Amino acid sequence: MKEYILISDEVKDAVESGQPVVAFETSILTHGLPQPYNVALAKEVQEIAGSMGVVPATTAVIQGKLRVGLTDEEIDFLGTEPGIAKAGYRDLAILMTTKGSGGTTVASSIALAEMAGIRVFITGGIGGVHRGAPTTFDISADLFIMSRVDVATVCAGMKSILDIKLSMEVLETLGIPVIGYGTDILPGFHVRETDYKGLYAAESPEDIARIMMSKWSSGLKGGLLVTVPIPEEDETDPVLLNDAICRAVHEANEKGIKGKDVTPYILFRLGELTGGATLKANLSLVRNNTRVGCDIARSYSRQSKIQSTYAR
Ligand code: PSU
Ligand code: MN
Repeated sequence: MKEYILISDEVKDAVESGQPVVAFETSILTHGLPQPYNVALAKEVQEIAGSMGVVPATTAVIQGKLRVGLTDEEIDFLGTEPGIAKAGYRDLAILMTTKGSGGTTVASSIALAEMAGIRVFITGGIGGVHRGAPTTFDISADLFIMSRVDVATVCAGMKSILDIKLSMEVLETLGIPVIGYGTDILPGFHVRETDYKGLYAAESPEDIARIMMSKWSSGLKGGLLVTVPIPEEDETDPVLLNDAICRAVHEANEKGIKGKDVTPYILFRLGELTGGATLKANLSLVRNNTRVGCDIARSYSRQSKIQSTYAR
């Protein structure tokens, strides 16, 4: 495996000694946010993790190598160089072979996290079932890969550009537990609430770490999804947002945008149509998810240590 994947020494040491580690994606850096916000945020979340005593493990593909743990120079490269791919799970093997570089989506980031032994992954929002999927079949690989790897994904819920109800159905089919952080209402990424109710509401990071421990210690497979509402002061006005989404989705259809280009296009148009409100929301929720994800990683690390002491 060594010739294909390069895990930084800092990450490797932390995983081996059971210290808290969190993985981050880079498709938000290469395709999700405009410059210079993208590079600044990618560095900032690593600093937040560091300040909380958690080792950040940002994932990517660089010149054909799967990477876990990047330098600042590598983040600059991914965030500014034109022509970097959006590296979904299906693209990994091809990029490795052609020596290409790409920003990893949720699906490929959690796959790399699992290969490196990391249990907590932090992102903004996950992909899901797109509006219109009953005819387009556009369902993000994020959902399927989440069901296969033993990694908890921390996000701000489902992007409202998706079909929330259908996404929740697919998550159920795939056996992925969906947990609300302090709420039983599914958060809606740019907004605190969707109209989907009835999630298990976790009280604390400890609570979530216990669920992770129960799941994996018992031998159950696959990930879980932790959804954290965006801080109130930064949520997008729901009416403004809904109008913008309808327009952006309609435009994407009209222009014949397909496949992996759909999500970046819609996110970019939303920023324009809301006068930057969704951009502000996006930055805020990623920072917030980082703090919560790091708390979960710390708690999971503590609980794993206690468990391994008893097991001896
Ligand atoms: N949500 C965001 N910004 C993003 C993404 C999601 O707010 O950039 C990215 C994630 O990397 C996610 C990907 O994995 O979009 C989903 O793309 P698709 O729908 O093509 O699977
Ligand atoms: Mn898609």
